[in-house]
Amino acid sequence: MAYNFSKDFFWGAATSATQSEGTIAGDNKGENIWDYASKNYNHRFFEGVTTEHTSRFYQEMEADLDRMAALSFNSFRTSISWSRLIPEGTGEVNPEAVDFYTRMLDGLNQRGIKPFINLYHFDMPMKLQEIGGFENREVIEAYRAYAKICFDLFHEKVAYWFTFNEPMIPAEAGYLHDRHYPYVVDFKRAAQVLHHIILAHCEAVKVFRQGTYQGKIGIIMDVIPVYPRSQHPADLKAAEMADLFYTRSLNEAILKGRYPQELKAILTRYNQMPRVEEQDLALIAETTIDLLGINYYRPRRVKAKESLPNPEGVFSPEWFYDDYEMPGRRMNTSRGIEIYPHGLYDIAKKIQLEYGNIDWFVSENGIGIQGEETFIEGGQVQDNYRIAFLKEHLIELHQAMMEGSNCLGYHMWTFVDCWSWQNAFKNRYGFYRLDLETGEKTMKKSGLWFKEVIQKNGFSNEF
Ligand code: BGP
Repeated sequence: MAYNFSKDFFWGAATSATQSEGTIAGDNKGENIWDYASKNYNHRFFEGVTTEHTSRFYQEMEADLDRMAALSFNSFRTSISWSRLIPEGTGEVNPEAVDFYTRMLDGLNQRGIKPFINLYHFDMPMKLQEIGGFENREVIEAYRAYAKICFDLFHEKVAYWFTFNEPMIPAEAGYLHDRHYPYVVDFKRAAQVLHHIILAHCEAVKVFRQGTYQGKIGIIMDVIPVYPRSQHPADLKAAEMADLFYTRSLNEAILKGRYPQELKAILTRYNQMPRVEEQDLALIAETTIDLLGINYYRPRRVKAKESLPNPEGVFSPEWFYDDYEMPGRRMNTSRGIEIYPHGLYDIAKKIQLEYGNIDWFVSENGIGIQGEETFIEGGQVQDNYRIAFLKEHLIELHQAMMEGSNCLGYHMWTFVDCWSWQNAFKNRYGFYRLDLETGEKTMKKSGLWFKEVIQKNGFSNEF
């Protein structure tokens, strides 16, 4: 069977500034929370690798753009580092950063690779974190000003802008689940951060629409489709709650212009409502996006709780469901997550049926593998598992598109193996392998496969 995609389908990969750029002396980059945390909480990062030493995109940008061209990408997403562009978060703009991003955008455009530019990928400037980061309402204004500076500087070179990558994560991982700096564990504060991030998104969209900028603006979200263990009402209720907290809370605000009513009722009942001002809801209601990016890695399987939560413990969505380990589930053991390609089809259908069939694309999908060097043969990583993973997901996507889903593209995570939040270089995701000792970047077998897919605009199951 052949799987063909439209002529102008976006093919490429995604990365982020903090995960790929690295730093060099004299680049005048300001510190962000990852620079700070990977130094000051170094034990929390795999093998203690800090953000200085990522995949050196800052130094090797031109060569990396050639590597993208060698894969035939027609699009590529990265982010602008707020603390590189504006070292203190507000105020002075760093001319070295303007020069770097100008060269990067020109280099992409010259190679026929459309830049997809994201403004925020988890990387709060440290100076703004010191006044509370997104927990502090003033930081919304700082972000709005930063977004406007980016639009003013680069609007002629960028057709696709994104306000945030996975807005739920800085709130959930930074303020509830102890994974990201500032390592706060407090639901109400997490909810406040999320609400402020949503407002910051709305402010950036507003300033974009007020300008005379070309192009489209959207947001990138991680959607984890929820599946109940069974059709028992208690399992169904558990699934409903997981979906309400982790998906609908955000998706409905962004895509339907309002928070789900049920959420307010629950948060009020448990005294967890963040501060929401009258005008906030009006702003959320009037904000619309042009393009939605969806990051898909795994499903969330849940069941009814087996024991009551500690009533004096920290309130959390996990008070209403337990994770469910389905017998026979296929695991990516390096990352500890289930592989479930059909989830991508389910997401596509949801966007089609419940969210007005908005234009969207797969903005991240990928498989991180530990110890990939053991798959090197003849100097190349023989990552047949990644080719299989790609194929399976593309087949599901193709099916949804045949049924009318407006999916415009597919970006793999990631281009060159890059540094990760917590896991640093433990799990490798790239089309190119990065040798940490020599710095060498070599194309993996999946890179060659993907290049052929792009060139043929599809693939057949046999190949
Ligand atoms: C996404 C993030 C990326 C990237 C990816 C892989 O959620 O947007 O920045 O890191 O996940 O996950 P991880 O690096 O945790 O393995």
